[in-house]
Amino acid sequence: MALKVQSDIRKKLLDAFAEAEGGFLSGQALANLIGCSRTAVWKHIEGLRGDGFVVESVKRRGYRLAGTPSALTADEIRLGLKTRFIGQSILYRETVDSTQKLALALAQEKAPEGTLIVADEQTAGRGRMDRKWHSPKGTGIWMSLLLRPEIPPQQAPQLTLLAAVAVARAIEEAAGITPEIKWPNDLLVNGKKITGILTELQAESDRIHSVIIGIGMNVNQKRGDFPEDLNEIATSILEETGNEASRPMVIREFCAHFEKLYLLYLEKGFYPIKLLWESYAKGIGGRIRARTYNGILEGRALGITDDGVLELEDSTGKIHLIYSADIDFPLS
Ligand code: BT5
Repeated sequence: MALKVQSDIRKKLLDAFAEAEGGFLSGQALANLIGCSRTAVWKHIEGLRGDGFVVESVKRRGYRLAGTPSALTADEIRLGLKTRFIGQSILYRETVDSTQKLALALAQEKAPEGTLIVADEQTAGRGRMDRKWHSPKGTGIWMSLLLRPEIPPQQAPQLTLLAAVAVARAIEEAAGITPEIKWPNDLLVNGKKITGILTELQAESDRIHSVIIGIGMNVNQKRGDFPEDLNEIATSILEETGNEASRPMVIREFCAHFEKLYLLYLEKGFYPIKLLWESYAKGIGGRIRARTYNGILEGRALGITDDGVLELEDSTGKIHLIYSADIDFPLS
């Protein structure tokens, strides 16, 4: 409990500094805002300094946040996060096998909806069908978001598409580039993968217990940082823009966009999300190859249905509904 109060004060302090946008706040103003003594404010500021935050103090003017730690930490992600529940509870680990695994354990311990698990490095990051996800230290965003939507389990794949739109918007906002979405779970820039999404569901036949959305986003990797087999197919924000992006900032952008879209989805259903998704979609209208569990299909991608299922028309004019696949395009 004491720990919880402490972290609440820290959160309020960081929120106040974010609001002040680098300006000074007096010790008394902070004390009033937070509802504690000036000595307590001072103690918490010392705590922030100990964790790498640069807090200037100037007589008669007060405190000013002049720098944040370069490492990715839960506090830095929270700095200025303006959501109601997405990312309001954050678990950060420097290294973890997979954030999906940790998220599942937390889901079983009744962690609240919106809990975000973030790691600086994953030693066993995974993609779909147990493929490996390259998640080196210090450069990317490896995170899992826990949701508990009251929707039928068969609609859960729509959340992958929703998350893809939120990632696209976060990258636009943070880096000024617009990724394209490749159904169902890839985001591409200049044809190379910048983000992959893995949605895992814990459900009974008619009820969802939890959905865990795993997001792997390449942010500050340089070309040579990728292993050889990914060199030609993967990219990062740094590679595409020439500039590093702040990972906490990208995460906050993602949380804000995700929350807006998710609330819209819960209220109005998938249709408005579908329209947004289509504005980023790549490969629709063209010829594609879909590698599914049941074999390979080729034809024209007609689009997605109102449920988020891909429609493919083969050469005989037959329309196939595709629920899960790896897609190749353009085809020669
Ligand atoms: C995905 O699978 O794209 C989903 C990736 C989800 C990763 C996140 S990280 C946080 C959370 N915790 C986890 O353990 N996982 C999630 P899929 O569509 O199956 O694509 C996997 C393929 O992408 C691999 O076989 C590689 O070809 C390629 N790949 C691996 N690492 C990559 C990277 N860092 N960037 C781009 N492509 C990569």
